[in-house]
Amino acid sequence: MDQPSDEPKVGEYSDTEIEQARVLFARPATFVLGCAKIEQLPDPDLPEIAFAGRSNVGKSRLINALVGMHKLARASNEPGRTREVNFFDLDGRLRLVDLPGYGWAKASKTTVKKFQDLGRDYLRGRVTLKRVYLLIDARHGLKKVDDDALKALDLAAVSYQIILTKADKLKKGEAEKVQAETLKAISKRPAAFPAVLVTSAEKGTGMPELRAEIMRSTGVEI
Ligand SMILES: Nc1nc2c(ncn2[C@@H]2O[C@H](COP(=O)(O)OP(=O)(O)O)[C@@H](O)[C@H]2O)c(=O)[nH]1
Ligand SMILES: [Mg+2]
Repeated sequence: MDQPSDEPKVGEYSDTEIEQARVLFARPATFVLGCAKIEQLPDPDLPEIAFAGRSNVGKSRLINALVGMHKLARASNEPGRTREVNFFDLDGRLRLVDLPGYGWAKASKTTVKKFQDLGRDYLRGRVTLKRVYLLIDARHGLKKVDDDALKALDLAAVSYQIILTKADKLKKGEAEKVQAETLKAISKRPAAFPAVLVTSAEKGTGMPELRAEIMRSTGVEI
């Protein structure tokens, strides 16, 4: 028989956790800086979570939705516009980090390399980095273009979790199918967190759970 346990279950959050996370993310968020070079990173004096994924996957919009601010991280229709590592501060408690997107069609090879190197250097050396959220478009699931990112994260041994974005663009039930397939695909990856979140920044779907997961995994308090 199962013993009753207070251990939190992966991917399940109590009403208290959801409420505390809502309060945490209602705190004021500000843009700190955009770094184009590794030397410009802010001092590693706060826990950080970073958002990675191909350009246009919805990184900036997800950050905006998390903190309930429309224009904090600029979301644009133009792929590859975010070419710096951008830092946002959540009321001196936590930093949210918008990493350069990958898979740009239009940028030059040298530009792409420069910002991928920057992202990789950040991932490898950041002691305060608690987790990377790797965003994947729910309509596409994991694609070949994401392989390098998964490999880089496994190599850097940074804990990462996959977030499916733009779930509002799918029919009912389809996102859950992609969620199950994605979970299966990452099951043998050493640094992958064994839960996949389904979100829509447009509709707010999955945001309370993502806030709760961030709070749980960083240990940040309200
Ligand atoms: N329908 C829908 N569109 C989204 C969602 N999230 C982002 N987008 C759109 O996708 C495009 C790229 O988003 P952005 O946040 O700039 O992507 P980034 O390049 O990864 O930062 C923009 O046109 C967004 O409005 C979502 O949840 N639903
Ligand atoms: Mg962006």
